[in-house]
Amino acid sequence: MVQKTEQIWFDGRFVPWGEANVHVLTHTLHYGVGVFEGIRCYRCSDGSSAVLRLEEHVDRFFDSAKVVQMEIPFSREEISQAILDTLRTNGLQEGYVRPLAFIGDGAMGVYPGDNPVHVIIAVWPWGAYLGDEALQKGITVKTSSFTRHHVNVMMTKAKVCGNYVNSVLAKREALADGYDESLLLDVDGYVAEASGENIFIVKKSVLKTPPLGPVLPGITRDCLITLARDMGYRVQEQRFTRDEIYTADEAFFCGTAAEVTPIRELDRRKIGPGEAGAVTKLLQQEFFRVVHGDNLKYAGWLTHFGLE
Ligand code: PPE
Repeated sequence: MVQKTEQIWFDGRFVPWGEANVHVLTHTLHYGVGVFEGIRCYRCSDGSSAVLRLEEHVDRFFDSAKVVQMEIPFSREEISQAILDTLRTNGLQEGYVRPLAFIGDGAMGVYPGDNPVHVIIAVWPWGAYLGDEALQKGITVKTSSFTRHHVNVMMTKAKVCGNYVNSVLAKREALADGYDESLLLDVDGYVAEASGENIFIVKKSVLKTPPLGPVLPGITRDCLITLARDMGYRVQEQRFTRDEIYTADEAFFCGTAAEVTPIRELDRRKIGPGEAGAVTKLLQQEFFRVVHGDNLKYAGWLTHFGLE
C-alpha cells in the first residue's frame, strides 16, 4: 500500500489526499491518454532536501504531453514550483513525486474533443523499489513473453499511461513465475528495457546500454552514462541480444524508482558470479553520493528546497 501524505496538488490547489477524486467517465481512465513523471527527492547529508534533475523531468513531462497532443494548462515554471510546494506542504524530506496530466470527462468516444486537461501532483515516501536487499544483492529477471512496443505503435519516448499496459503484463508474468522483474525485447528481438527501468551490461569494464529506439529516455540512464564516463569507463549505446547478458560480467537496471539495481540472474543463468558486480557497485555508490549532495561536481542536478 502506498504511504499516504496529506495534500495532493490538483489543478493549482491543494486537496486533502482522500478527496483528490475524479469522475468515472474521465477520458484517460477509458482510453489511456495521459502522461506522467516519476521523480525522487533525497535528504542530503547537510540536512537539506533536494529533487534530482527536476528540470529534465518537467521537460520530459511537457514533451510527453506534446507527443500525445495534450495541452498542459500550466507553464513549466508553475509545475516545477508546484512540485516543490507539494513536497514542502507535506513535509516530505525524502520520497517520490508523481505528476500526472490526464484528460477529464466531457465527450465520450476515442476523440477527446475539448475535454479539459487536469494535472495532479502527489508525493509519498518510497523506499527501495525492488526492496533493500535488491539494491545490495541484485535481483532475478525473466525475459518476458511480451514484446516492447514498436516505435510506431506507441510513442515510446513519451511517458504515456497507456504504454504501461505492456509493463503491467510483463511484470505480472515475471512475478507469477517467481522472478523479481521482467526484461522486454524489442520487435527485432534485441534487448529493450524492463517494465519500469533501463538496462546496462558490463563486459571487460565496458558498459553497454540499448540506444533510444523503443526505450524510454531514462533520466537515471543519462545520469549513469555521465557518471560512468567521468569515472573513466567506456559507455556504448548499442543494440545487444539477450545472450550477451547471459555472458556479461555484470548487468543492472536503473530508473528513478529502481535507482541502480544489480541483476544477478537472467532466465536462470547467473550473471558473472551471480551477485552485484564491482563496476555496478561503484556506480551505485557514486550515484547515491551525488543524489545526497556529496559530490559537488554534480550539484547542478539537485534542486534544494527548505521545508516549512
Ligand atoms: N523505462 C521505463 C519503461 C520506465 O517506466 C522508467 C521509469 C525508466 C525506463 C527509467 O526512467 P527514469 O526514471 O527517467 O530514469 N519508471 C518509473 C515508474 C515506475 C513505476 O512502477 O511507477 C520510475 O522509475 O519512476
